Amino acid sequence: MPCCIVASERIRRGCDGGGLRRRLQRPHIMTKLTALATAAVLVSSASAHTIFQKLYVNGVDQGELTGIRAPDYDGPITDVTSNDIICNGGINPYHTPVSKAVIDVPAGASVTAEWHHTLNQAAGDPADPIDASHKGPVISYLAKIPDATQSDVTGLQWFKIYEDGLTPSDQSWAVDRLIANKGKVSFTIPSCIESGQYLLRHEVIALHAASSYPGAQFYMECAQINVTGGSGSKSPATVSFPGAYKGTDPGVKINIYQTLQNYTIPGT
Ligand SMILES: [Cu+2]
Repeated sequence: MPCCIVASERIRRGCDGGGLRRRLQRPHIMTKLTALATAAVLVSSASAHTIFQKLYVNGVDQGELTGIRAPDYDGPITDVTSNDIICNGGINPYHTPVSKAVIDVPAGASVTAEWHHTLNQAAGDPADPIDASHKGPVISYLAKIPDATQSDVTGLQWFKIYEDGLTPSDQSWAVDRLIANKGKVSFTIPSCIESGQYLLRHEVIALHAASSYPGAQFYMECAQINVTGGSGSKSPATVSFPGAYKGTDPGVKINIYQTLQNYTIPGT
């Protein structure tokens, strides 16, 4: 199994679907509509967004918002050229104070990211951890950084360590699996990278409105981690944010309301 996985390509932003959304406030209304109208209607779920807000290291809960830069508002980024696509926090200002914690993570450890619809998640929310309409991939990247708590996140070089997209055989998406796991996504921090401070950029891309660009919705938060015991034997190929995704990428501009033979996850 590869030490540092590499994968595919692209993206985009928001949940607001305009007039249709305003007319069709609830996803269940969709069941009454024709297949033809379904794609447009799924633009509804206007406020059913999500936030990555907790990290576990080898199963140990690091605490709510500990070491994670998370906004108060759960809305998406839709402009792949914006610096907001790096670690959020621009049009969706961070919850303050931003955590100064840096989470120690042994190289090779299993980490689990936990998503919820909102901060201070209320029980019984049918859109928690994310509305089921928000189908799409889940992706994780790392970038080496001098100080994981520094505010400047521009110019970093990111490499992909995890991705889950579409399972063609049953047309299930990473987001379906995230929901089944109550918002939790587990993946491995590679053993081959060098030790030191990193940002972990963990992302959901919701494709329910992605037939045109902008349309895909990018949800991401960055966790501040300190990798220990890394072998440093590999220097993975990297991408930049913004830059890694384009509005024309096949995984960003896509009509998911059809049987898909495959799906190209953005961000090679
Ligand atoms: Cu949403």
